[in-house]
Amino acid sequence: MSEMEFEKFSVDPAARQMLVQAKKIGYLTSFDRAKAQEPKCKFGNTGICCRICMQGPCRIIPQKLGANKGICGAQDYTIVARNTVRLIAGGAAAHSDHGRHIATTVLHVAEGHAKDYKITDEAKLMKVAERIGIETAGKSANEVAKGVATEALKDFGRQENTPCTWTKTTITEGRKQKFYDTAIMPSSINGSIAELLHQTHVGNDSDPVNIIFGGLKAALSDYDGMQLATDLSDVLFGTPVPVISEANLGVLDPEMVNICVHGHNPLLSQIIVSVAREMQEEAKAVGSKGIKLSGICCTGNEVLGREGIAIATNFATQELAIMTGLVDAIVVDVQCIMPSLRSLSECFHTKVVTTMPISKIPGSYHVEFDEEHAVESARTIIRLAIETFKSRDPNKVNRPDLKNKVIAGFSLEAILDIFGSVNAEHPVSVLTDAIKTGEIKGVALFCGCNNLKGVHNQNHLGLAKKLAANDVFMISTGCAGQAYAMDGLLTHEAVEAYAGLGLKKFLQRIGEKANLKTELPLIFHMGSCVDNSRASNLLTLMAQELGVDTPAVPFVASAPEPMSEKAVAIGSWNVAMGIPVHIGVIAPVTGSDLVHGVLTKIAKDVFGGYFIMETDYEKAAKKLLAALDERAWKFRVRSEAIAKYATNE
Ligand code: BF8
Ligand code: SF4
Repeated sequence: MSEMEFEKFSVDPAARQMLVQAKKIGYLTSFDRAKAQEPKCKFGNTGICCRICMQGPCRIIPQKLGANKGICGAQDYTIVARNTVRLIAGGAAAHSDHGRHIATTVLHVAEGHAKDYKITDEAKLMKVAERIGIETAGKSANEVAKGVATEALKDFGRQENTPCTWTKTTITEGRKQKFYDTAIMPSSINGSIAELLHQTHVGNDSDPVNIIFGGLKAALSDYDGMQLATDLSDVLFGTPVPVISEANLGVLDPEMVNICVHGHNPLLSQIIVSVAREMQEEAKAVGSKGIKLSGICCTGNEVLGREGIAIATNFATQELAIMTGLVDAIVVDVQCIMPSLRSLSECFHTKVVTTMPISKIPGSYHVEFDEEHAVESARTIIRLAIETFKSRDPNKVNRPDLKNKVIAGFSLEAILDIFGSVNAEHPVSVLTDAIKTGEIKGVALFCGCNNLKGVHNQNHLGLAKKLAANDVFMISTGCAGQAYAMDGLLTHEAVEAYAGLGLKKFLQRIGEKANLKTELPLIFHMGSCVDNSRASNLLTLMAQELGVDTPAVPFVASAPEPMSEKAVAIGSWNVAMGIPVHIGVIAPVTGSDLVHGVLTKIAKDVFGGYFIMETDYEKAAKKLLAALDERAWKFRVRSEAIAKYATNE
């Protein structure tokens, strides 16, 4: 059995090596289970299975009289729209609940509790406070933090019909007006999600367009939760600056106690990083060379950006980390954690440690994370890993010796610092000017997950390489960024290998001026999925610099392998922001031509943004490049007209 036989599962050589091993030994992985789920139910796959009430499931069969509607009379378009927006509600709930957890912690710190945390980035705190209108003069950091956290928590439950603070203070005037005009400006995160669940209850809204607008309002509350999560995480743990690290399963160290942090919330992973530094001697006392931390999924991105912690792998291949036989503990918090980790860990010495009250796995160790005693919680977990190291079975160790260098930590502030070395007054103009001159074509944000409907990491890598060759400046978040990290695309060598002449020149030009300890990578990795906020803030700045609204900016987004409800929420608010959004799977909406048409065409007329559903990355690249070209061309025509007639109207 050779690695090449697994090409249809993953483009990552480390993953393929592990899959060969899995097959030999007979372990079932998500790749086997994905196959076992085929063929997919066509009703579910196209979005026309309704389970909203207990009379269902109702499945729409267009040609069969009586079955062409649900029992209540709901048509295909109502059912597809309801199913779609309920995904957004789930995503918005997850992201914003993460944000609420961070905001509550900042409040507790400000009030003198949660002693294991502190305000790390005072400058960011003050900047956020000023942006949202909180007085800072003469106030201590804790007083300002209390005001900011209180304001953030108001965004969750405001009863008045005034807009959410983090949304209204981070978007263009044009978007603000658009969101008022279309009645999708959220005033409360929790309220928008609850309203959407109400709107889609049996016998309630059956107008698909109205349902989609309700979905977009919840998507904007996802945006709001994400913005405040990023801001307050930076306040608590520091705003990322470029760091050098490494990625892929080869980061797991045979001579060390390996702890993988997995999930999303930095409240625990960040403390584990600092406590592990103090517990190196304890780990050495059991015969190891110390503690090696690595990350999976977005909590990994959080500690990569802030602490330079290595990335072990991304979503689809999380089980493979355990199969190396080297992971002593895998510590999980919330979201994107496969329940299968626990059963797989039974074949190894690995301890799966759950930590959050809303995310438990039967049979795993549960060490409840207590923010009031965060260091103690982290110490207990690390001690468990050290103890477990003693029972590691050398005969079961099988680690691919593959890893790549990574340059990450590109917060918006870090990017502006880099551009600021070329133009200190207007850093973002360095980017927009390069678009104006045609040196680069525009900006592409790569985000989202892995989806086992396709080949692991194939779309991520294929699409990025195509866009690089066509001079697109690229930023990334989430598992997309991890795919690039694993493959070596977050390096300067990748610039040499894949960038077109214009992009190469652009990166060289700013790289030479920037006062960094490292060269610039091909793709600027901005962080976790909640850090799509950073990408959106860049878009807003670009629009302001160009003097246009966001739909006119040569900026596209792609989730080449989207999977989660959160990805649906992110994609939807990006569309509302006016961005062409590619998704590399066909969303379950094709059961209604009307809904499909609204998402892929009509949305453009209303918001400027729209979805592009394309599973083939080569075709997707062409479509994204065409969208960038169209915008850049329109911008040039507009600029020439303004120059000719000397008017800005
Ligand atoms: O929040 S990209 S698989 S890990 S959902 Fe999950 Fe998707 Fe990965 Fe991060 Ni985002
Ligand atoms: Fe069927 Fe209507 Fe109930 Fe949906 S809401 S399951 S279509 S009866």
